[in-house]
Amino acid sequence: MTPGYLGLGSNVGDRREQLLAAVQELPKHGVEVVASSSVYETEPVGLVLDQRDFYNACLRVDTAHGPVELLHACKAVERTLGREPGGRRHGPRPIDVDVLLLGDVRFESERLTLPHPEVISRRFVLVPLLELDADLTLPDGTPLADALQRLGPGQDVQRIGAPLL
Ligand code: PH2
Ligand code: MG
Ligand code: MG
Repeated sequence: MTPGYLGLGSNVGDRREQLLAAVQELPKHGVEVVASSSVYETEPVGLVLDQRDFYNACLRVDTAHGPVELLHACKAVERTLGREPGGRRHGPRPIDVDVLLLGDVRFESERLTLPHPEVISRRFVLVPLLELDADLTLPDGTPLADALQRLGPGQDVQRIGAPLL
């Protein structure tokens, strides 16, 4: 089993309930949830800034899946929770389940890049990942704590709730 890290996000409907529902669905798709970060309320980042704040959390998972199967599991959970395919890039969503890291795997396809290319630039990912493991590194050895140190100002992230497990 390879330890992996997933990022959860929601900014439509009951945000915490949807993060919890994703945690409950993942094991039905071969993904064991081992640990959860706290829940954070976060300022929107990326192409759409004028939308509701997100709730974000990260999970440590154990799975026998490779990268593509793990992506399929995450997409299946999103569909089960009512995410419509083809929504606006970076736009509002009831649930987002992203594969951030899968052990030391590096992977590149049209649909998936590992490590997730935005791990090192998004505070809403770095803060919960470092809560799960303060010594976490990328496959090339870059400490995520260094990436967080290098972030400029902005991207407000506030701890708002208990872990999802
Ligand atoms: N997800 C995005 C785009 N922007 N901003 C925050 N704060 N949290 C997110 O989960 C998020 C985002 C696209 O997946
Ligand atoms: Mg995302
Ligand atoms: Mg996504």
